Amino acid sequence: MKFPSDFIWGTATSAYQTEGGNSNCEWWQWELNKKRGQKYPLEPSGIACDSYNKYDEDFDLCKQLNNNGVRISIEWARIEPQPGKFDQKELDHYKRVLSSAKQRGLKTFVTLHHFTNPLWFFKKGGWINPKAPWYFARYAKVCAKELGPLIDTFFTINEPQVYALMCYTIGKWPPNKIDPIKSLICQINFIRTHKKAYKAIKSVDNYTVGIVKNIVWYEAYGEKPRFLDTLVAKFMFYLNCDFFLKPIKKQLDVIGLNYYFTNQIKGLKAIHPAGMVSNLNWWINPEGLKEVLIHLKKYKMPIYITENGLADSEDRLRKVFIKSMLVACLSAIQQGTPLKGYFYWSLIDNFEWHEGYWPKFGLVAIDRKTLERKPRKSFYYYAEVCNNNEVIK
Ligand code: IFM
Repeated sequence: MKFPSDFIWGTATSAYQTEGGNSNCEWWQWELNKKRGQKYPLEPSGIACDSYNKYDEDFDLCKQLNNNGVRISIEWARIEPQPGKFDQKELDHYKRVLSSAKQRGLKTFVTLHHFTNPLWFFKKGGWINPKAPWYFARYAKVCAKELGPLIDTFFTINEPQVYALMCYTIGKWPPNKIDPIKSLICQINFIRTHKKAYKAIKSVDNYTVGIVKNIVWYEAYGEKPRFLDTLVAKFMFYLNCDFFLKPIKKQLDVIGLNYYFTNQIKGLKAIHPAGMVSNLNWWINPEGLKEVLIHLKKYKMPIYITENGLADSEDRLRKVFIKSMLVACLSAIQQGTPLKGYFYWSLIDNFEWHEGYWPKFGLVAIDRKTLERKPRKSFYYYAEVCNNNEVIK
């Protein structure tokens, strides 16, 4: 059960969820200005994990995990606090962060947009604004010029369709709109943005550029599934996979896949069967990961699992989860999928968006008062897997 010898082992985090103090983002404002009767967010992000200062400590943990790669994101609002005004101090900060990772032998996989936006961009209409791709490409080019030599793989946008869903289809995230047309515009703008940002980064140097796509596997319920359920499952899978990836295929050097769960379609509704579920009730189904990986083979390019993990406060299922997902990965590799790396989400417990801090995804727990990092049991299991480059069934 060995992985290829050049396989990348890592963990993933994002800037807003771990850095703390990102006060120039729309999320920060939303967290602070909760209206009466407004349920979400359950709590503000505040200092998060203080990884803005404690990044050396975090990368030391990656080293202890025997990792050879790390996925982080950088915060647009810090780098471009005002339109067209770039903050050299913050660029220098990220140079120190990336150098710290490099010094520990970690290849850097860097996402330029992970859900949060600078306030000025949000006030201009955010991802609904037709000029959004232009603003983002300008920022991406500065990142490539300043940080490019320290970045092994660029990812333009994290989970663009999750963003559209949360902000404009179900309206749980700012700007809290329920408007399917806006949701579609947002997705189309992300497609345009990726193309433009790809070009902007490539104009600086021939850097490796991809996107991070959350893909849910869909299947119809039951041994003898109903025809309509099968049809809906196929259509839903198309919508959250090829609908987005096909138009940008030529502007992709690699695909980043975030896989968390499978939806079963029963009576035209998505369900998660009882049994193996995380604290967020997400169904743990490694078969779904295998199906998605095999489907992505047709894109004929390197694939990284840029996120895979579960909320498990008692660390009860995490080891089995990792093991079974990795067995699924190996099976997909054996069937010809060019899978090049795996990043567990997440290194450390962090701000889980509107849910606040209660869902615990980390291999490392964090004391919310002292911010002390404490590896969980599964941390040592993952360290062993990474060290041996193999998973024992
Ligand atoms: O915490 C998030 C992350 O920001 C994006 N992918 C899913 C994770 C777990 O919900």
